[in-house]
Amino acid sequence: GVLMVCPMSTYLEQQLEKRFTLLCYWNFSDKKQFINDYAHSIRAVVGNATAGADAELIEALPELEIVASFSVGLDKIDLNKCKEKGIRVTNTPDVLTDDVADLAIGLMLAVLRRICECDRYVRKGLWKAGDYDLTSKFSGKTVGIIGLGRIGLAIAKRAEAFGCPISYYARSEKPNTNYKYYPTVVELATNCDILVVACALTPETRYIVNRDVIDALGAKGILINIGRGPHVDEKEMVSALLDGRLGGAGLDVFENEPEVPDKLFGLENVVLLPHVASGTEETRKEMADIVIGNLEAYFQNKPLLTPVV
Ligand code: 8YV
Repeated sequence: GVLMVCPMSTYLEQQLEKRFTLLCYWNFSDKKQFINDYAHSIRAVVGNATAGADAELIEALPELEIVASFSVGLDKIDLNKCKEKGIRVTNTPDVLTDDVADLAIGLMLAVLRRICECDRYVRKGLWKAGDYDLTSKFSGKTVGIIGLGRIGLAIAKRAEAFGCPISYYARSEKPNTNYKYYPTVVELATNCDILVVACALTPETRYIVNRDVIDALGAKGILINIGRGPHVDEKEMVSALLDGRLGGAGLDVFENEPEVPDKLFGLENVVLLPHVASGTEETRKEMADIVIGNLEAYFQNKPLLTPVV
């Protein structure tokens, strides 16, 4: 049986039901009873960025053999526990890179040019009373990227097309790039106009954007988060935005999704999205096909498409 831990894609659910015994997903009111009833028949778990396979679930499923994540991020899976138990793990890289990078650029433009505010301005009929205020230029602004992996690189290439100088922070300098490297996030934030979180969430990168980084980015700086909410100390970010110590933010992810700090709702220099970076018809179908492909390969003893563990 395959356990889908939460509703994530109708197409994926349909494809799973065609090929496997889909035991169901998180809407069972009594999780413990559900696990007791089905524990010995669950050989695979399908998770995503919201819910995956933590140590508790892995321990409760003695027959678990593979975790196939409908996501590129793996922070909801206890990878060490999977390695310890010989449980395979797959994710859905590459197919979502363009969408996520596109949305990062979209957030930069939306925040700096106040696109969402201007739309509301017109819809409320306020234009009749006068023009909207001047906004800030995007082209040519320095973009600092935390994490120069596939998504970080795709963002860099897009921003370069807007004439933006690119700088980055990574654990080590990347040899084959001419982007400016900074060995600390504070130095990166000090020397860029727009700071983008594009690294994986790990214990080391939790709160990688803390008070010091926010202060370094400053009252004219813009923070873009298309990674994970816990990359940013959200309380510090909200406080800095309310105090005017941070110039603006474009956020697709939050510490406690779907909860979003409502103090942000009235700020014109903040754009808020419901974790939609990979959320296009085309990409989510490709992601689902990779999940299915990995599960089919595993149970047919063929090589996995996108193995992580
Ligand atoms: C999705 C994501 O939001 O790939 C990831 O890590 O965060 C997104 O692609 C999510 O996993 C789909 O439910």
